[in-house]
Amino acid sequence: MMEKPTRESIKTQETNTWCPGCGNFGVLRALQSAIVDLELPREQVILVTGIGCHGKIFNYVNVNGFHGIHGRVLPVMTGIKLANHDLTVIGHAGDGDQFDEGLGHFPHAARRNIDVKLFTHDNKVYGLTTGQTSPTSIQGYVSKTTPKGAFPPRIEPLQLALASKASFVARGSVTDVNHLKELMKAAIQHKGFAFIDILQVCFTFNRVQNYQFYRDRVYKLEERQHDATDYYAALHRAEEWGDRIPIGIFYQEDRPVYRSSMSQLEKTPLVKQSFRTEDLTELFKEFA
Ligand SMILES: Cc1ncc(C[n+]2csc(CCOP(=O)(O)OP(=O)(O)O)c2C)c(N)n1
Ligand code: SF4
Ligand SMILES: [Mg+2]
Repeated sequence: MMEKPTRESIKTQETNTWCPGCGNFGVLRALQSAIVDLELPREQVILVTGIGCHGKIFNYVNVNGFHGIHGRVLPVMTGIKLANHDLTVIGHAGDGDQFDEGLGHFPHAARRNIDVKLFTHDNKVYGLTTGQTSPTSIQGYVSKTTPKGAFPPRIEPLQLALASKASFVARGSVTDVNHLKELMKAAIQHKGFAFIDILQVCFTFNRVQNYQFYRDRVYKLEERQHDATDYYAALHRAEEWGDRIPIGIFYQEDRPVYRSSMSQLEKTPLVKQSFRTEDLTELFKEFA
């Protein structure tokens, strides 16, 4: 009999090594509360993380998981979900992790509608390696790797997700942890690929996108009559970055998940199916 998680059982005893004031604390609180609110049995939740400060969240949530390698959150999540689609598979990636090293995996997981939940800690720097410019850093951003300012325009994760036909696209902010928790709950309950780009403050290295920066700019889409079923309205909102920055669900669509295209996965998860061994000698002779 699987037990409901509680505020206590969802925590681990690991010593937290994030810098004091790091936005990752808010992401952690939102995730733990979302799992508790949804009463997801801890055994059924698989947490996959990349490499970076974000990846340490793996140590602080008492569920099953896989702390992977840099940029490979999505392939690991895809494999787990296809092997056992009864599990809730949640991935936490960094902006560098997902949109530099792991970029190529993103559009394919999204367009295939793999039923996994991807939450990026978008602090707009490489945090763990001490603050270098990342693909989501604002143009002109000064760091050790771009002392004269980042030359190219940044990647906007929401635009990328929408262009890749992700079926759930949202943005949250660590300046509103309760709102972020509700977004996570909606993403987890969504059937299909769900993506939340989280505005996560790197308190130590990002001196530009700090708490005040977001507090001054962030507004909620749900308070502006945004229609999350309207793809072009979502694209339009995803363009908005400046004095005002929208958070909330930009787009949500009900679409068959990838697994439904595989007849062998229709009823039972792969791990629960019996497998037979066959003598392939005759088959191999055809290629001799
Ligand atoms: C293939 C590979 N390249 C580079 C590194 C070194 N590395 C470790 S963490 C990191 C930066 C992580 O930045 P981000 O993904 O934004 O995560 P954050 O620390 O900001 O949470 C890098 C470049 C690595 N571990 N593996
Ligand atoms: S370096 Fe930045 S992202 Fe990493 S723990 Fe410190 S404040 Fe957080
Ligand atoms: Mg980062």
